[in-house]
Amino acid sequence: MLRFLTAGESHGPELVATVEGAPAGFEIDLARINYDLARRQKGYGRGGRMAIERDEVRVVAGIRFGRTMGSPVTFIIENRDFKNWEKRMSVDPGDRGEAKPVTRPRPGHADLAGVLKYNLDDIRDVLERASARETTARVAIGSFAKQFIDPFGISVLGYVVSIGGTEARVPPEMSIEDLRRVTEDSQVRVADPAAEHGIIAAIDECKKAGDTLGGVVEVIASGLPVGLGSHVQWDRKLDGRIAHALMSLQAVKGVEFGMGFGAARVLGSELHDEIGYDREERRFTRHSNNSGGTEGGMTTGEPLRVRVAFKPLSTLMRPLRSADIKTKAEAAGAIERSDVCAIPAAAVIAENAVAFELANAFLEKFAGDSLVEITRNYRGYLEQVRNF
Ligand code: EPS
Repeated sequence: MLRFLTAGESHGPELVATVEGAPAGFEIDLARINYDLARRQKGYGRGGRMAIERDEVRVVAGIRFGRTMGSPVTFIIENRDFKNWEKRMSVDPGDRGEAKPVTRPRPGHADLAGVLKYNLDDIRDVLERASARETTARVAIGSFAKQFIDPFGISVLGYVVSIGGTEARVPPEMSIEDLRRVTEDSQVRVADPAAEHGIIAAIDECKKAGDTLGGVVEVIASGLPVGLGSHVQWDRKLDGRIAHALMSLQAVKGVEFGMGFGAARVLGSELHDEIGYDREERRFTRHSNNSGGTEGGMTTGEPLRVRVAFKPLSTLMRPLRSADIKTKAEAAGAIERSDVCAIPAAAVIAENAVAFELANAFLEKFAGDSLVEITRNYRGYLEQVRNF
Protein backbone atom coordinates (compact mmCIF):
# COMPACT_ATOMS: atom_id res chain seq x y z
CA MET A 1 0.00 0.00 0.00
CA LEU A 2 1.18 3.49 -0.85
CA ARG A 3 0.61 6.25 1.66
CA PHE A 4 1.88 9.77 1.98
CA LEU A 5 2.08 12.79 4.25
CA THR A 6 2.86 16.36 3.32
CA ALA A 7 4.16 19.18 5.53
CA GLY A 8 4.97 22.82 4.99
CA GLU A 9 3.49 26.31 5.15
CA SER A 10 2.82 28.41 2.05
CA HIS A 11 5.48 30.97 3.02
CA GLY A 12 7.68 28.67 5.07
CA PRO A 13 11.10 27.57 3.80
CA GLU A 14 10.04 24.31 2.13
CA LEU A 15 7.27 21.88 1.35
CA VAL A 16 7.98 18.26 2.26
CA ALA A 17 6.32 15.06 1.03
CA THR A 18 7.04 11.52 2.14
CA VAL A 19 5.67 8.46 0.32
CA GLU A 20 5.80 5.06 1.97
CA GLY A 21 5.20 1.71 0.32
CA ALA A 22 6.86 2.32 -3.04
CA PRO A 23 8.22 -0.97 -4.41
CA ALA A 24 11.83 -1.35 -5.58
CA GLY A 25 13.24 -1.30 -9.07
CA PHE A 26 11.13 1.44 -10.67
CA GLU A 27 13.01 4.02 -12.72
CA ILE A 28 12.10 7.51 -11.58
CA ASP A 29 12.66 10.45 -13.88
CA LEU A 30 12.70 13.59 -11.74
CA ALA A 31 12.39 15.73 -14.88
CA ARG A 32 8.89 14.31 -15.36
CA ILE A 33 7.91 15.28 -11.82
CA ASN A 34 9.32 18.76 -12.37
CA TYR A 35 7.43 18.98 -15.65
CA ASP A 36 4.15 18.33 -13.80
CA LEU A 37 5.12 20.91 -11.17
CA ALA A 38 5.68 23.43 -13.96
CA ARG A 39 2.29 22.53 -15.48
CA ARG A 40 0.70 23.26 -12.09
CA GLN A 41 2.26 26.71 -12.06
CA LYS A 42 0.82 27.71 -15.42
CA GLY A 43 -2.58 28.97 -16.52
CA TYR A 44 -4.23 32.25 -17.36
CA GLY A 45 -5.57 33.90 -14.20
CA ARG A 46 -2.74 32.99 -11.82
CA GLY A 47 -1.41 35.68 -9.46
CA GLY A 48 2.01 37.12 -8.59
CA ARG A 49 3.33 34.18 -6.58
CA MET A 50 3.89 32.00 -9.62
CA ALA A 51 6.35 34.56 -11.02
CA ILE A 52 8.46 34.09 -7.88
CA GLU A 53 8.45 30.28 -7.66
CA ARG A 54 10.17 27.71 -9.83
CA ASP A 55 8.90 24.50 -8.26
CA GLU A 56 11.31 21.58 -8.41
CA VAL A 57 11.76 18.48 -6.27
CA ARG A 58 14.89 17.64 -4.37
CA VAL A 59 15.04 13.99 -3.29
CA VAL A 60 16.47 13.35 0.16
CA ALA A 61 15.44 9.70 0.61
CA GLY A 62 14.41 6.55 -1.24
CA ILE A 63 15.94 6.94 -4.71
CA ARG A 64 19.43 5.78 -5.68
CA PHE A 65 20.89 5.94 -9.18
CA GLY A 66 17.49 6.86 -10.58
CA ARG A 67 15.64 3.90 -9.06
CA THR A 68 13.42 3.19 -6.07
CA MET A 69 14.83 0.87 -3.42
CA GLY A 70 11.61 0.03 -1.57
CA SER A 71 12.34 2.55 1.17
CA PRO A 72 10.28 5.69 1.89
CA VAL A 73 10.82 8.49 -0.62
CA THR A 74 11.00 12.08 0.56
CA PHE A 75 10.74 15.12 -1.69
CA ILE A 76 11.54 18.68 -0.73
CA ILE A 77 10.31 21.66 -2.71
CA GLU A 78 11.74 25.05 -1.91
CA ASN A 79 9.49 28.08 -1.40
CA ARG A 80 11.55 30.80 -3.02
CA ASP A 81 9.18 33.39 -1.55
CA PHE A 82 10.39 32.45 1.95
CA LYS A 83 13.24 34.94 1.64
CA ASN A 84 10.56 37.68 1.72
CA TRP A 85 8.89 36.11 4.78
CA GLU A 86 11.81 34.95 6.90
CA LYS A 87 10.98 37.14 9.91
CA ARG A 88 7.21 36.84 9.60
CA MET A 89 7.41 33.02 9.35
CA SER A 90 10.27 32.60 11.80
CA VAL A 91 10.48 29.65 14.21
CA ASP A 92 12.10 31.94 16.80
CA PRO A 93 9.67 33.38 19.43
CA GLY A 94 11.80 36.53 19.50
CA ASP A 95 10.51 37.44 16.03
CA ARG A 96 6.82 37.52 17.06
CA GLY A 97 6.74 41.32 16.89
CA GLU A 98 7.76 41.25 13.21
CA ALA A 99 4.37 40.03 11.96
CA LYS A 100 1.11 41.95 12.23
CA PRO A 101 -1.59 39.35 12.97
CA VAL A 102 -4.30 38.73 10.34
CA THR A 103 -7.63 39.23 12.14
CA ARG A 104 -10.28 39.52 9.40
CA PRO A 105 -11.38 36.04 8.26
CA ARG A 106 -12.16 35.57 4.56
CA PRO A 107 -15.57 33.99 4.01
CA GLY A 108 -15.00 30.69 2.21
CA HIS A 109 -11.46 30.09 3.50
CA ALA A 110 -10.40 27.92 6.45
CA ASP A 111 -9.68 31.15 8.40
CA LEU A 112 -12.57 31.36 10.87
CA ALA A 113 -13.19 27.69 11.65
CA GLY A 114 -9.40 27.24 11.91
CA VAL A 115 -8.75 29.94 14.52
CA LEU A 116 -11.76 28.90 16.60
CA LYS A 117 -10.85 25.22 16.51
CA TYR A 118 -7.13 25.67 17.23
CA ASN A 119 -7.62 28.64 19.58
CA LEU A 120 -5.27 30.91 17.59
CA ASP A 121 -5.17 34.70 17.55
CA ASP A 122 -3.53 35.11 14.14
CA ILE A 123 -5.35 33.81 11.06
CA ARG A 124 -1.96 33.39 9.39
CA ASP A 125 -1.40 30.30 11.56
CA VAL A 126 -4.33 28.73 9.68
CA LEU A 127 -4.10 30.17 6.20
CA GLU A 128 -0.47 29.19 5.71
CA ARG A 129 -1.31 25.50 5.85
CA ALA A 130 -4.81 25.73 4.32
CA SER A 131 -3.34 27.44 1.24
CA ALA A 132 -3.44 25.63 -2.07
CA ARG A 133 0.33 25.96 -2.12
CA GLU A 134 0.21 22.50 -0.48
CA THR A 135 -0.97 21.05 -3.79
CA THR A 136 2.61 21.43 -5.04
CA ALA A 137 3.55 18.54 -2.74
CA ARG A 138 0.53 16.53 -3.87
CA VAL A 139 1.41 16.98 -7.53
CA ALA A 140 4.96 15.79 -6.82
CA ILE A 141 3.59 12.67 -5.11
CA GLY A 142 1.02 11.95 -7.81
CA SER A 143 3.56 12.46 -10.55
CA PHE A 144 5.94 10.07 -8.77
CA ALA A 145 3.14 7.52 -8.45
CA LYS A 146 2.37 7.86 -12.17
CA GLN A 147 5.78 6.36 -12.86
CA PHE A 148 4.60 3.10 -11.23
CA ILE A 149 1.67 2.67 -13.61
CA ASP A 150 3.18 4.18 -16.71
CA PRO A 151 5.22 1.02 -17.57
CA PHE A 152 1.89 -0.86 -17.66
CA GLY A 153 0.36 1.45 -20.26
CA ILE A 154 -1.88 3.48 -17.93
CA SER A 155 -2.26 7.16 -18.92
CA VAL A 156 -3.89 9.83 -16.78
CA LEU A 157 -4.86 13.31 -17.94
CA GLY A 158 -6.63 16.29 -16.41
CA TYR A 159 -8.10 19.22 -18.33
CA VAL A 160 -10.69 21.93 -17.93
CA VAL A 161 -14.31 21.50 -19.03
CA SER A 162 -15.75 24.78 -17.76
CA ILE A 163 -14.71 28.02 -16.07
CA GLY A 164 -17.33 30.30 -14.58
CA GLY A 165 -20.36 29.58 -16.71
CA THR A 166 -18.44 28.95 -19.93
CA GLU A 167 -18.42 25.32 -21.09
CA ALA A 168 -15.51 24.03 -23.15
CA ARG A 169 -16.41 21.21 -25.54
CA VAL A 170 -14.34 18.03 -25.42
CA PRO A 171 -14.36 16.40 -28.88
CA PRO A 172 -15.69 12.87 -28.10
CA GLU A 173 -13.59 11.21 -30.78
CA MET A 174 -10.30 12.67 -29.50
CA SER A 175 -7.72 10.22 -28.11
CA ILE A 176 -6.17 10.88 -24.70
CA GLU A 177 -2.84 11.66 -26.37
CA ASP A 178 -4.41 14.24 -28.74
CA LEU A 179 -6.31 15.74 -25.81
CA ARG A 180 -3.04 15.98 -23.91
CA ARG A 181 -1.37 17.87 -26.76
CA VAL A 182 -4.27 20.26 -27.38
CA THR A 183 -5.00 21.08 -23.75
CA GLU A 184 -1.30 21.53 -23.01
CA ASP A 185 -1.16 24.25 -25.67
CA SER A 186 -4.20 26.03 -24.24
CA GLN A 187 -3.71 28.87 -21.77
CA VAL A 188 -6.68 27.61 -19.78
CA ARG A 189 -6.19 23.88 -20.43
CA VAL A 190 -9.28 23.42 -22.64
CA ALA A 191 -9.76 21.54 -25.93
CA ASP A 192 -12.07 24.18 -27.40
CA PRO A 193 -10.44 27.34 -28.90
CA ALA A 194 -13.74 29.24 -29.13
CA ALA A 195 -14.45 28.68 -25.44
CA GLU A 196 -10.85 29.61 -24.60
CA HIS A 197 -11.42 33.15 -25.92
CA GLY A 198 -14.57 33.54 -23.85
CA ILE A 199 -12.90 32.19 -20.73
CA ILE A 200 -9.90 34.50 -21.01
CA ALA A 201 -12.24 37.48 -21.45
CA ALA A 202 -14.25 36.36 -18.41
CA ILE A 203 -11.07 36.09 -16.31
CA ASP A 204 -10.04 39.62 -17.39
CA GLU A 205 -13.50 40.97 -16.46
CA CYS A 206 -13.39 39.17 -13.16
CA LYS A 207 -9.97 40.56 -12.32
CA LYS A 208 -11.19 44.10 -13.02
CA ALA A 209 -14.15 43.51 -10.71
CA GLY A 210 -11.89 42.20 -7.90
CA ASP A 211 -13.65 38.84 -8.02
CA THR A 212 -12.73 35.16 -8.60
CA LEU A 213 -13.91 32.32 -10.87
CA GLY A 214 -14.36 28.59 -10.24
CA GLY A 215 -14.81 25.75 -12.68
CA VAL A 216 -15.00 22.06 -13.47
CA VAL A 217 -12.11 19.82 -14.47
CA GLU A 218 -12.22 16.32 -15.88
CA VAL A 219 -9.69 13.54 -15.33
CA ILE A 220 -9.55 10.54 -17.62
CA ALA A 221 -7.38 7.46 -17.34
CA SER A 222 -6.90 4.82 -20.01
CA GLY A 223 -5.20 1.43 -20.06
CA LEU A 224 -6.70 0.30 -16.73
CA PRO A 225 -7.15 -3.43 -16.23
CA VAL A 226 -10.56 -4.65 -15.02
CA GLY A 227 -10.83 -5.16 -11.27
CA LEU A 228 -8.79 -2.45 -9.52
CA GLY A 229 -10.49 -1.66 -6.20
CA SER A 230 -13.03 -4.03 -4.65
CA HIS A 231 -16.75 -4.36 -3.91
CA VAL A 232 -16.21 -6.31 -0.69
CA GLN A 233 -15.52 -3.49 1.79
CA TRP A 234 -16.46 0.23 1.85
CA ASP A 235 -12.93 1.54 2.12
CA ARG A 236 -11.65 -0.61 -0.73
CA LYS A 237 -14.03 0.83 -3.33
CA LEU A 238 -11.87 2.65 -5.84
CA ASP A 239 -14.38 5.38 -6.72
CA GLY A 240 -14.76 6.13 -3.00
CA ARG A 241 -11.02 6.44 -2.60
CA ILE A 242 -10.67 8.67 -5.65
CA ALA A 243 -13.56 10.85 -4.44
CA HIS A 244 -11.88 11.19 -1.04
CA ALA A 245 -8.58 12.20 -2.64
CA LEU A 246 -10.31 14.77 -4.84
CA MET A 247 -12.62 16.17 -2.15
CA SER A 248 -9.56 16.75 0.03
CA LEU A 249 -8.12 19.18 -2.51
CA GLN A 250 -8.50 22.84 -1.59
CA ALA A 251 -11.69 24.49 -2.97
CA VAL A 252 -13.33 21.25 -4.19
CA LYS A 253 -17.11 21.15 -3.72
CA GLY A 254 -18.19 18.23 -5.89
CA VAL A 255 -17.00 15.02 -7.58
CA GLU A 256 -18.91 12.90 -10.11
CA PHE A 257 -18.05 9.76 -12.07
CA GLY A 258 -19.29 9.26 -15.62
CA MET A 259 -22.81 10.63 -15.93
CA GLY A 260 -22.66 11.51 -12.22
CA PHE A 261 -25.62 13.58 -10.99
CA GLY A 262 -27.15 13.23 -14.48
CA ALA A 263 -27.56 9.50 -13.80
CA ALA A 264 -30.22 10.35 -11.24
CA ARG A 265 -32.41 11.87 -13.96
CA VAL A 266 -32.47 9.09 -16.59
CA LEU A 267 -33.99 5.60 -16.71
CA GLY A 268 -31.88 2.58 -15.82
CA SER A 269 -32.25 1.37 -19.39
CA GLU A 270 -30.77 4.66 -20.64
CA LEU A 271 -27.89 4.62 -18.21
CA HIS A 272 -26.27 1.23 -17.81
CA ASP A 273 -23.49 0.25 -20.17
CA GLU A 274 -24.53 -2.83 -22.14
CA ILE A 275 -22.06 -5.70 -22.32
CA GLY A 276 -20.67 -7.44 -25.38
CA TYR A 277 -17.87 -9.90 -26.10
CA ASP A 278 -15.08 -9.56 -28.66
CA ARG A 279 -14.21 -13.18 -29.59
CA GLU A 280 -11.12 -12.19 -31.52
CA GLU A 281 -9.60 -10.19 -28.65
CA ARG A 282 -11.15 -12.53 -26.06
CA ARG A 283 -12.48 -9.74 -23.92
CA PHE A 284 -15.77 -8.32 -22.69
CA THR A 285 -16.71 -4.95 -24.19
CA ARG A 286 -19.15 -2.13 -23.39
CA HIS A 287 -21.44 -0.26 -25.76
CA SER A 288 -21.12 2.96 -23.72
CA ASN A 289 -19.24 4.25 -20.66
CA ASN A 290 -21.82 6.18 -18.64
CA SER A 291 -20.46 4.61 -15.46
CA GLY A 292 -17.20 6.52 -15.89
CA GLY A 293 -15.22 3.28 -15.72
CA THR A 294 -16.22 1.90 -12.31
CA GLU A 295 -18.92 -0.54 -11.20
CA GLY A 296 -19.15 -1.86 -7.64
CA GLY A 297 -16.08 0.16 -6.68
CA MET A 298 -13.94 -1.67 -9.29
CA THR A 299 -12.57 -0.62 -12.65
CA THR A 300 -14.55 -2.05 -15.57
CA GLY A 301 -11.62 -1.90 -17.98
CA GLU A 302 -13.17 1.10 -19.74
CA PRO A 303 -11.53 4.53 -19.32
CA LEU A 304 -12.03 6.19 -15.95
CA ARG A 305 -13.82 9.53 -16.22
CA VAL A 306 -14.29 11.78 -13.20
CA ARG A 307 -15.29 15.44 -12.93
CA VAL A 308 -14.39 17.77 -10.10
CA ALA A 309 -16.09 21.09 -9.23
CA PHE A 310 -13.84 23.77 -7.73
CA LYS A 311 -15.41 26.82 -6.10
CA PRO A 312 -14.02 30.29 -6.87
CA LEU A 313 -11.05 31.16 -4.60
CA SER A 314 -12.06 32.92 -1.43
CA THR A 315 -9.55 35.77 -1.42
CA LEU A 316 -11.42 38.63 -3.08
CA MET A 317 -9.78 41.93 -3.97
CA ARG A 318 -13.23 43.44 -3.29
CA PRO A 319 -13.75 41.55 -0.05
CA LEU A 320 -17.02 40.32 1.40
CA ARG A 321 -18.31 41.33 4.82
CA SER A 322 -16.63 39.72 7.77
CA ALA A 323 -16.11 40.28 11.51
CA ASP A 324 -12.72 41.00 13.10
CA ILE A 325 -11.75 38.11 15.41
CA LYS A 326 -10.21 40.50 17.94
CA THR A 327 -12.62 43.46 18.06
CA LYS A 328 -15.70 41.51 16.80
CA ALA A 329 -16.53 44.63 14.76
CA GLU A 330 -17.80 44.34 11.18
CA ALA A 331 -14.82 44.50 8.79
CA ALA A 332 -14.08 43.49 5.22
CA GLY A 333 -12.35 40.09 4.77
CA ALA A 334 -8.56 40.30 4.63
CA ILE A 335 -6.82 40.67 1.29
CA GLU A 336 -3.96 38.28 0.61
CA ARG A 337 -2.18 37.98 -2.69
CA SER A 338 -4.10 35.33 -4.66
CA ASP A 339 -5.25 34.12 -8.09
CA VAL A 340 -8.31 35.29 -10.04
CA CYS A 341 -8.73 31.78 -11.40
CA ALA A 342 -6.68 28.66 -10.64
CA ILE A 343 -8.79 26.12 -12.57
CA PRO A 344 -6.11 25.29 -15.20
CA ALA A 345 -3.78 24.44 -12.29
CA ALA A 346 -6.60 22.53 -10.59
CA ALA A 347 -6.77 20.20 -13.61
CA VAL A 348 -3.11 19.23 -13.12
CA ILE A 349 -3.63 18.79 -9.38
CA ALA A 350 -6.72 16.58 -9.86
CA GLU A 351 -4.87 14.54 -12.51
CA ASN A 352 -2.06 13.77 -10.09
CA ALA A 353 -4.40 13.07 -7.16
CA VAL A 354 -6.24 10.48 -9.30
CA ALA A 355 -2.94 9.04 -10.54
CA PHE A 356 -1.86 8.41 -6.95
CA GLU A 357 -5.06 6.50 -6.16
CA LEU A 358 -4.80 4.45 -9.35
CA ALA A 359 -1.17 3.59 -8.62
CA ASN A 360 -2.14 2.63 -5.10
CA ALA A 361 -4.95 0.35 -6.29
CA PHE A 362 -2.66 -1.11 -8.96
CA LEU A 363 0.08 -1.92 -6.47
CA GLU A 364 -2.49 -3.42 -4.13
CA LYS A 365 -3.88 -5.68 -6.87
CA PHE A 366 -0.53 -6.83 -8.23
CA ALA A 367 1.24 -6.63 -4.88
CA GLY A 368 4.96 -7.20 -4.85
CA ASP A 369 8.13 -5.68 -3.49
CA SER A 370 9.77 -5.13 -6.86
CA LEU A 371 8.99 -4.24 -10.45
CA VAL A 372 9.82 -7.82 -11.48
CA GLU A 373 7.37 -9.38 -9.02
CA ILE A 374 4.60 -6.89 -9.85
CA THR A 375 5.06 -7.43 -13.59
CA ARG A 376 4.77 -11.20 -13.13
CA ASN A 377 1.56 -10.80 -11.14
CA TYR A 378 0.13 -8.33 -13.66
CA ARG A 379 0.83 -10.58 -16.66
CA GLY A 380 -0.55 -13.64 -14.89
CA TYR A 381 -3.78 -11.82 -14.09
CA LEU A 382 -4.25 -10.55 -17.65
CA GLU A 383 -3.81 -14.12 -18.84
CA GLN A 384 -6.36 -15.34 -16.30
CA VAL A 385 -8.91 -12.74 -17.43
CA ARG A 386 -8.32 -13.63 -21.11
CA ASN A 387 -8.85 -17.31 -20.38
CA PHE A 388 -11.95 -16.71 -18.29
C1 EPS B 1 -0.44 28.98 -4.36
C2 EPS B 1 0.32 29.89 -3.75
C3 EPS B 1 -0.30 30.94 -2.95
C4 EPS B 1 -1.65 31.36 -3.54
C5 EPS B 1 -2.57 30.20 -3.81
C6 EPS B 1 -1.91 28.96 -4.25
O1 EPS B 1 0.63 31.97 -2.97
P1 EPS B 1 0.50 33.39 -2.21
O2 EPS B 1 -0.45 33.18 -1.08
O3 EPS B 1 1.89 33.67 -1.76
O4 EPS B 1 0.04 34.31 -3.28
O5 EPS B 1 -1.43 32.00 -4.77
O6 EPS B 1 -3.27 29.90 -2.63
C7 EPS B 1 -4.56 30.33 -2.55
C8 EPS B 1 -5.24 30.74 -3.56
C9 EPS B 1 -5.17 30.30 -1.25
O7 EPS B 1 -6.34 30.69 -1.12
O8 EPS B 1 -4.52 29.93 -0.30
C10 EPS B 1 0.15 27.94 -5.21
O9 EPS B 1 1.39 27.69 -5.18
O10 EPS B 1 -0.61 27.32 -5.95
